Amino acid sequence: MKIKSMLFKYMFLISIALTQYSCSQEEIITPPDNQENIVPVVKINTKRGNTKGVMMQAFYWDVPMGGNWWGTIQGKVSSWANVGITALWMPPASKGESGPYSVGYDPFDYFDFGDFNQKGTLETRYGSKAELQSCINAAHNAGLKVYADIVMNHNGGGSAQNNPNTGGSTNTYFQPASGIFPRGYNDFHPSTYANADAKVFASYPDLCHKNPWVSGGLWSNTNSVAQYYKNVLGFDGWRFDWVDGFSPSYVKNFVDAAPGFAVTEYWGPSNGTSVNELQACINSSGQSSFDFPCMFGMKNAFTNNNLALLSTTEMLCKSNPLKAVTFVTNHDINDIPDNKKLQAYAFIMAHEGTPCLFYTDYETLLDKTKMNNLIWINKNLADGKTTVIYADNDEYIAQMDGDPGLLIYINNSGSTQTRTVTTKWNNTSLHDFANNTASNSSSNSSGVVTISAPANNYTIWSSDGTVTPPTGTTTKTIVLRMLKDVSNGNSLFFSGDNAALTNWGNGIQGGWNAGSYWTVTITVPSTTASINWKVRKGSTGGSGTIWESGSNHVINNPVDGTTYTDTFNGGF
Ligand SMILES: [Ca+2]
Ligand SMILES: [Ca+2]
Ligand SMILES: [Ca+2]
Repeated sequence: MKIKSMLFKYMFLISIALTQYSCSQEEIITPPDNQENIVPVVKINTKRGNTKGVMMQAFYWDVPMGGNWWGTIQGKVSSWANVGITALWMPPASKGESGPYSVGYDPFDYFDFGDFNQKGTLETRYGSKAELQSCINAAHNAGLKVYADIVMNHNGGGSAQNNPNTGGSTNTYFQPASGIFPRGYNDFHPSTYANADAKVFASYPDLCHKNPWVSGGLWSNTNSVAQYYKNVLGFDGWRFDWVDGFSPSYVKNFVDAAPGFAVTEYWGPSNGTSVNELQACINSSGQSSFDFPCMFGMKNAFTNNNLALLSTTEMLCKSNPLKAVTFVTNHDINDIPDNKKLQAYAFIMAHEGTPCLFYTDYETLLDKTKMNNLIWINKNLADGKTTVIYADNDEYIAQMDGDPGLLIYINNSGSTQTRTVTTKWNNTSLHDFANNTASNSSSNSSGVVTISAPANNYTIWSSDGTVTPPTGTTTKTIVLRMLKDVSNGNSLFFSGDNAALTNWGNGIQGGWNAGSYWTVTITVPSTTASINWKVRKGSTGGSGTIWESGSNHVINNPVDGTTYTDTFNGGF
């Protein structure tokens, strides 16, 4: 987290609280130009060493309150897996000091996932423990890994107590309702184990990891955060919040105790601009880091119209690609202008590193067809080491030399740009797999080819014929619709026998239309032969609690793009 933005956001939340609340040349190749065409692609070539899939940051700062977010994510996991997303970074899942408002970065009870009534709420902002568990299970069933966000620099929400270490009163008395990992003054700095560590986050009590009670509660005990989140809840890996606040060696200890992919948020003294500082953190933690230098490099390149900076800026994805998690936007930083974000995503998806998509960019802001195309390109073309071929103020051309590799051309000007460049492909027809130019370009016997990119756009070229083309359909999207008045303050929730309908869980809150028609749009695998569903009534912003009576509504062989209306059976 970033201090300024975090403080501002907490203040904002508090103010809200106070005022209210690949094959032959003939068979070839188009990457998906819409979501329906996407299938898992079987690559002819398997030599791929430098990417680890595509992550999704499955939240943003102010996701809707009310305990529905786990259900919202669960409704999307199968469609995300189908387009090639491989892992989810979930928000901090336990109860925070600010209760129903908490985004989770003020942890009070590490073992209350919305199943203990404290801090003014039962459910967390994201939902209940059962909903979290259902979401994780659905993600696993879809083939996704799920990473937990671990905040272990500080805590929030302790009661006042006399603190012999300070001679005064400190808010360091933590008696969590879960009963697990209670804490007191000596668990925080200054402690008899250590006076201080690297940094304190604002005025939050700062955990002393040298105290064995703290390291035990966080990772080394059998009922520690690390063990419970991995072995009971089923998290597969970790995102560590604000590692600037303590020794990154504690991240190593945590991951050694509960192994899995891990990435650290580490800014370093130069505030995210020094690759050397991030590398020092990686040397200590042994884990990946978010590539802040890459993000800031893209920001400077696009906002200053100086794409040469993409070539000259040091980035973790260039110096240590296997430990770089690249990103464009996250819940703290939104510095790259919206109209440059697709070019920025093209950059990270066509370079080394593990790209992390931001929920809002993918789901609402950007052209999802283009984003899905870039995910396809990352999975099927991006491989090898990048060499920059040409860069100036408004153009950037680079080649990845792997298998099959690619040639990316970013154009930041207001007109089409064309360049003749030397590539690794001799006498080859090159195709723009980004679908931003229609015609192929052929290289000569020396690899020389003339390529272009449209105004404020990008093209991503590779040899026609190297990749099995995607065929067929993998998902279908349908609408369920029902007429039912459920009275003010209540909503109709749709539940059913697939992940998009919460697997007979509390259901997905429908959208209301005039005349009391409720609808929900769901995406299911194309192989789905039937859908059984019912509705539940529940309070708006909450979850479905009362079941509709009678037999299930059944849709056999659901057809993509169809709205299915059924009649309420009764029951509430
Ligand atoms: Ca809920
Ligand atoms: Ca600290
Ligand atoms: Ca130029």
